[in-house]
Amino acid sequence: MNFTNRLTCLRPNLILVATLTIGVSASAADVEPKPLFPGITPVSSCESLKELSLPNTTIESAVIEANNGMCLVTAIVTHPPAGDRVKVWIGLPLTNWNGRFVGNGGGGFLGGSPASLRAGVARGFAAGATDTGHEGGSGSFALDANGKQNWQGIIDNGYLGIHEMTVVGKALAKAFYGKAPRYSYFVGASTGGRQGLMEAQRFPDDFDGITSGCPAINWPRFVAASLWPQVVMLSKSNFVSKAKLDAATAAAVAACDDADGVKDGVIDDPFRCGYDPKALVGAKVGDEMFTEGDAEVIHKIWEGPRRQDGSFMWYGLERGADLFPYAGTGGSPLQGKPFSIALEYWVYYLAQDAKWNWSTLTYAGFEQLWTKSVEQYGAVIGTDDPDLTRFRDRGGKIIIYHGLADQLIPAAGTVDYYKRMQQQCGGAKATAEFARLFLVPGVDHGFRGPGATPTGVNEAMLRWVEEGKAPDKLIAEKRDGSGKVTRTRLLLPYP
Ligand SMILES: [Ca+2]
Repeated sequence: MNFTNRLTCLRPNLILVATLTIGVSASAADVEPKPLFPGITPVSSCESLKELSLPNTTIESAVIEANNGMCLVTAIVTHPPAGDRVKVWIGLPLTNWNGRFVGNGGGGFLGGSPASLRAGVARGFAAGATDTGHEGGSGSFALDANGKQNWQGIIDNGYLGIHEMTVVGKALAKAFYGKAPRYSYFVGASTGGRQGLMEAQRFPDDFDGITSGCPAINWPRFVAASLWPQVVMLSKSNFVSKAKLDAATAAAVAACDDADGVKDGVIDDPFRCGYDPKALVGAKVGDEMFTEGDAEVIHKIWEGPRRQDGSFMWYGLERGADLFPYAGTGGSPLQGKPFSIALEYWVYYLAQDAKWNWSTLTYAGFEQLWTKSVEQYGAVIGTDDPDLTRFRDRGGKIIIYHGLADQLIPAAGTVDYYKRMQQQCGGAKATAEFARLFLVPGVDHGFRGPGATPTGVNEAMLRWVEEGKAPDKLIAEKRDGSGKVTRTRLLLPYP
């Protein structure tokens, strides 16, 4: 499967969406899960599901999609008296249902998409997705038509929509096949990865296994923090060109590459790479000269946001990650071009003003609204509750995996969360009994890059849940342009 082609045609603000597809994509290690109810056939017609009665739920349609071999049910769930509309799509295989349900996550502000059902249905899963209460991938739903905060919409997107999808999906499967799914899985990356961990935190009975790629957890911290590179450049009146950002990344990789013993363009442990961009001062980058000011900007981006008194706010991007998505610039003279999701979060969630102009931001304003972000939205979309004991105690399993050159979500935030989980859940060994983290060197938010891409994650999850075989390793593969595997490496669970 060629991910590159799929990604290059997408706008940057859709990168988070695209990774979802990668997170759940088929791989060489894919095998058809064995049927849990061999020979089972539907006990009711697809059309008759329209009559199914569920609380606060209207089934809009139930139609056979012959091309995709599924009965596609579209339902609307609401939460009176709010008047919200959470749209849910459930795909039920017409034949060869394998007895399982799979929930699919979204990307960015997008809750999910009906297109994500097909891959699961083709492998025999009943599958679900939801728009989490708003259409499309913009964060504008956070304000209502009067410019006031749309709290129900924020809640639906933060945690409730995925739960509603799961309730509806399991009920429909039971009505269609006469049996409830024996196992349920959630797969997602980025926002999807966050949604999966939110389910484990808030609704521990929903899923047996959750695979969470580069999860967008710590959302109020890291999404607000992703405007930091622009604030730094703005405050210093020094917008740094893409060529200089790339030169600094390349220099960091060159400096730290062989610390792991293998010179392969990959920093295996970027947390130990302390390359100082001052080393580049005076170097020629194209027609430009790398300056002291450029080094200061890049140092601050790698360091991550700090309060004016110097104290820690959040993690910076790892050395080796592409700096341009967050430190984007364009025009002549260079102007800042903030990442779209970061900007929409600041506009609709923090400033709560559709006309807000980010270039008015100072260090003081950044600090103030970042703090507000954590206080106001931590409980609804923070997804950083480390107490997963309820999920663990009912037998749930989690695999988290995160690229160490992720240019959109610093992997350090995921490590931070996992360490807190270890403290809360009885230490490293006890935590590994139900939740494992795999860090993937040299790959970005789409698990691409000079490093190798993990494979077979979802299969590993099925073996863990259904056969009790915990994943002691994952296999990562590097492929060339023709799809041939040129390198494989083992990924071991953190630490
Ligand atoms: Ca290396």
